Amino acid sequence: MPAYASGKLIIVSNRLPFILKKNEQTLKLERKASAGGLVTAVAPVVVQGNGLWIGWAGIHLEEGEEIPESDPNDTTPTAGLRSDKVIPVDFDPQTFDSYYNGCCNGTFWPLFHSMPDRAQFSADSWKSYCAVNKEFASKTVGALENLSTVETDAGTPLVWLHDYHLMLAANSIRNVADEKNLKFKLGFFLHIPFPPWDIFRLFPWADEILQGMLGCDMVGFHIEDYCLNFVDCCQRRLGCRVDRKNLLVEHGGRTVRIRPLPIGIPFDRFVEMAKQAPTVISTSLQLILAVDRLDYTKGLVHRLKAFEILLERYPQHKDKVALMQIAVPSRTDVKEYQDLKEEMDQLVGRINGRFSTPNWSPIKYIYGCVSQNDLAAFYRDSAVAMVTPLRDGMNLVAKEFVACQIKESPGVLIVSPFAGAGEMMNEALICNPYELVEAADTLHRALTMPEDERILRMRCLRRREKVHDVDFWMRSFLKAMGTLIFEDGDDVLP
Ligand code: ADQ
Repeated sequence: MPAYASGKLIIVSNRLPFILKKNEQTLKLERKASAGGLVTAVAPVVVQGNGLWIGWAGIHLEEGEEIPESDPNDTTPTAGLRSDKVIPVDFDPQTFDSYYNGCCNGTFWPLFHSMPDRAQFSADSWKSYCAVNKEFASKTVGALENLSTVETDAGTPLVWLHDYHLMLAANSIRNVADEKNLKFKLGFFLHIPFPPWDIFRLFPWADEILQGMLGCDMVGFHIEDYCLNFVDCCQRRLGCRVDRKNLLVEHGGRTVRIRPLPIGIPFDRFVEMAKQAPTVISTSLQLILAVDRLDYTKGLVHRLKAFEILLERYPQHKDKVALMQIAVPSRTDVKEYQDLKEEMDQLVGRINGRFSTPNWSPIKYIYGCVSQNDLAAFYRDSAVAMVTPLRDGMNLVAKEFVACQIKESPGVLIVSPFAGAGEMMNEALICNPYELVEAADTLHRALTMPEDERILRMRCLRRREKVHDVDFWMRSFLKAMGTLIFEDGDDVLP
């Protein structure tokens, strides 16, 4: 596991790596672990390196309430994160709602996924976004000031900002920290796509966003296309001098490095889970698996329609195939997400009503979370994974599926070219989710693919994901920041 110099790594993300809930009986605050890939990757490094984590705790803290220690039985990656290493950022609920639901999810999410018709532009929510970013910046500067009083030769503090919630924070941190003569390095990683200039320019406060991100020493994206979009926007909007070949942007007398750093998954952990997980669904049907947050960017409606066309065009699959769609509830208080839920319910009902027989229904639909072990079993036991978002920064589901394909006769991955994963998982079947007939034909090809071709494709896919796992990503980020890394055994890498 890579580690950063002791006590000098500060992670800043919208949410802390756990959320706080009040125990209804004791009325005491308790931590509830988050299990996402980011937490799994970053938390051990923070814990091992005695670093800090700044973020929102998921609850408004009352006067005098403090972050509790973790439960002694907690085995999640954040268990070792002591409460004095966690800095909660708290807001009044109205400001937070306007920042989070308004600006982050109502504006940046659709715009950055190139769906401008869904984006709302509001001066009020932008004001909240600015205020929240300032508060995050101020907490970060406070943490840097504290670190500067600690005598250590362990290197320069490294601040790592995450995602579209915090695109202004870097600039504020730099302005204040420079005045105070604090030494630090500042990096940013965007987990969603960065859109092309023609889309980005629609945002009325585009200058501020670019200037905000350029406050960093290094800005990371999943793939080179997003890097080039960002460089292009800096040149066209701010008039920066840029070097496209080396991905450099000059701004405010500094040179900012832009880097493609594709995220990976904890590959070995998924393999282990796939080996141990008991069967969840015993069926002789060929399963087509789809796993997503219920989000309009993930292409769920297009997928169901393509599956319907498969049953029309290739009736030989009736009675033999089922589409297993697992959809996690997401942003449920936003109207667009409620509408999507409604549309899915109707579509599943219509297609099942049209094709079901007494002994077979074509679609199995789970609206809810499933445990990691059950997920690993679904991934392992499916014949096809259909990962066809309309737009997606990377998409971890595609990677988790191939990790769990430990069978001698493996399944087939179908992936959209509009996901970061589609850029690099070249041995998958690439399928444009907007072309419904082509998508149905691709499904048919996957369901009937000869075993030797499946083995060859899956072997290549698995080899790449095993090497480029989430630890590799973490290490690549630290290297791109030009920071020292201590590997297991304390070898110092250049
Ligand atoms: P997300 O949009 O959340 O992430 P994704 O990368 O697919 O999308 O990650 C979803 C995660 O949730 C996966 O780890 C998956 O296992 C889990 N999950 C999905 N459905 C589930 C269910 N029903 N029950 C339990 N777990 C479920 C954002 C970007 C992505 C980018 C990641 C990481 O939008 O493009 O890949 O960040 O950078």
